[in-house]
Amino acid sequence: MNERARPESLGATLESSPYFMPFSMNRAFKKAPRLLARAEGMYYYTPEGRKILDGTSGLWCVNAGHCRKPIVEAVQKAVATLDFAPSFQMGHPLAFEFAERLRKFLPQGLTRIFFTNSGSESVDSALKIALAYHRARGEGHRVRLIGREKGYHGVNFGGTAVGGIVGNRKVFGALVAGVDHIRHTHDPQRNAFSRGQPRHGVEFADELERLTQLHDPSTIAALIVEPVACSGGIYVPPAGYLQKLREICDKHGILLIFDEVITGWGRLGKPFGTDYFGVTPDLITSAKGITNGTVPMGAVFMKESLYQAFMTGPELAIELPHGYTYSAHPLACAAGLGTLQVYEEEGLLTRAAGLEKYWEEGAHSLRDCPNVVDIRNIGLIAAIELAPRPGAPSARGLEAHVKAFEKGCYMRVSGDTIALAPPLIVQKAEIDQLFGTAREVLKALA
Ligand code: PXG
Ligand code: PLP
Repeated sequence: MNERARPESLGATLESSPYFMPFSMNRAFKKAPRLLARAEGMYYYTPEGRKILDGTSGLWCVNAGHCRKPIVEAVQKAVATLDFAPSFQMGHPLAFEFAERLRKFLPQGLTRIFFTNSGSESVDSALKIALAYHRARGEGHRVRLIGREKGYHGVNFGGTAVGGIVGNRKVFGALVAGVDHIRHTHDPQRNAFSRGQPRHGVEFADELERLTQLHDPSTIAALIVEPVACSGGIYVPPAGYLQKLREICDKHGILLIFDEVITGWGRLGKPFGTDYFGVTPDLITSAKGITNGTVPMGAVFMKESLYQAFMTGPELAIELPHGYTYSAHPLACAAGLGTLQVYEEEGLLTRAAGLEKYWEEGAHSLRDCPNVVDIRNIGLIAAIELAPRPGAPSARGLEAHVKAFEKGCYMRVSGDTIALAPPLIVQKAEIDQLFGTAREVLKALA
């Protein structure tokens, strides 16, 4: 057989592929691959030409839908003009132009932007900025970083350490010293089948107060949380909870970081979760939707006071000894500019607000399906949690994912929870198709 197989025949040759796939069951996948060859708008197409409705925006990143012309053209133009430019002690116009445009979309009070290439890099950058900020102000004793159980903050060392998904942490040694966690907010006894924000659980924020008593507040640099915890299972914050975290942080001089890698860019019906919940953090980590997933990019947004704290030493000194070869990559900046144009022209960053109720009804209509133990929703996000098969956690979830793909829908599954978050251009008929397919799949699952 021709070793350089054409995409259509790839399926037959994958078992011996050198590709070590990320976060995947490599052996099972290569025996029975699910391949995507092309995409447009709300749909993927398999190499055989089968049309697949994208129920999770790729990996929560393609908020404006696939292969959007202004983005594609901006990247095409950029790659033929300036393939790469160094960003250390050098610059290029697109980086400054993108930062300027971006600033107009940011929540009030967040004014400065540090570019990275992913959510994971944004998280580790934000944690380092928090530590360096305290040191620059003469509070170098603030060295502890606090995360939350069930949190996901990417896969680099800092993010893994403050993260709270056991399976992502346990095989990677001692991670980073000085990290602690507050408890998660999942409380199915009181909150199962809540619509939007659950009523119970504001008191879970008091855990932060408890940790300040254990460690002394003067040792704590920052708290990082996702406004809605997504990868860990989709846990919507209880009413009042984020406000309370903000109050405790303020009381003790602790920086609050919102990891908005998923909740940013219109997912909740406002530009950011910060806008949706009306709680302003000191730093925001972003990625994914910042370029509509087209070119890898991330960013840290911060308050003016943080930036200014770094701009105090001698002018001929590097204020922050941190950055990536590809920070502010020209292709990413071009993709970002194209993305902002589409978001703005089509009103996508607030479009989910008008669909939220319809989406919620669709999601909760699955309540009577077999094995459904909880349904959670907010903005254009829904979680359908299934009871695990005895002795085989995740098996039912995986089967749902495979069956949905066979029926023409891509649905992301984490453990036994189906996670739905379609591109923000979704139409009501497509919402019906998504939940209709989910119903068929759940009925067919033992
Ligand atoms: N923070 C949060 C809140 C995230 O959701 C990251 C950081 C890391 O971003 P990068 O770009 O390094 O992957 C994420 C990423 C899923 C899923 O299906 C979620 C993510 C990535 C892949 C799959 O839950 N979130
Ligand atoms: N490792 C080595 C040996 C390097 O020279 C560099 C960058 O110059 C890195 C890692 C970091 O790579 P990046 O800047 O793409 O994160």
